[in-house]
Amino acid sequence: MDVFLTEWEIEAELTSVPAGELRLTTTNGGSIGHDLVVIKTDLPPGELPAREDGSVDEDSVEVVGRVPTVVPGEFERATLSLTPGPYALVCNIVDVRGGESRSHYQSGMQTAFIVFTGG
Ligand SMILES: [Cu+2]
Repeated sequence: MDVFLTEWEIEAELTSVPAGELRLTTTNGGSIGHDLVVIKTDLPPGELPAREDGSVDEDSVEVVGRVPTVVPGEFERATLSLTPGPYALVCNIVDVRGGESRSHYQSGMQTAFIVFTGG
């Protein structure tokens, strides 16, 4: 499944996939680095537990896997084994510049994703 990452959006090719192995390819169409964290959760993707810096508290959610940070104009890949249920896809990078921090998650880089029971 292709996932397109930009400031400040995650655009997944599909909103649902069958359970099992999923090969993820993230392409960075933005101008700064982005990653992709796959979280199994019943919560809406915008309401995950957050840390003080605005990033998702990965210790308080079920992180199933991730695609490493991809630099602008490049792509990264990861293959995950997914069980049925609702998921959130988030970019969990926080940029710190000149004392100001910006959470990509809080800026909108999150989307819902469903894994359904395969045939
Ligand atoms: Cu990002």
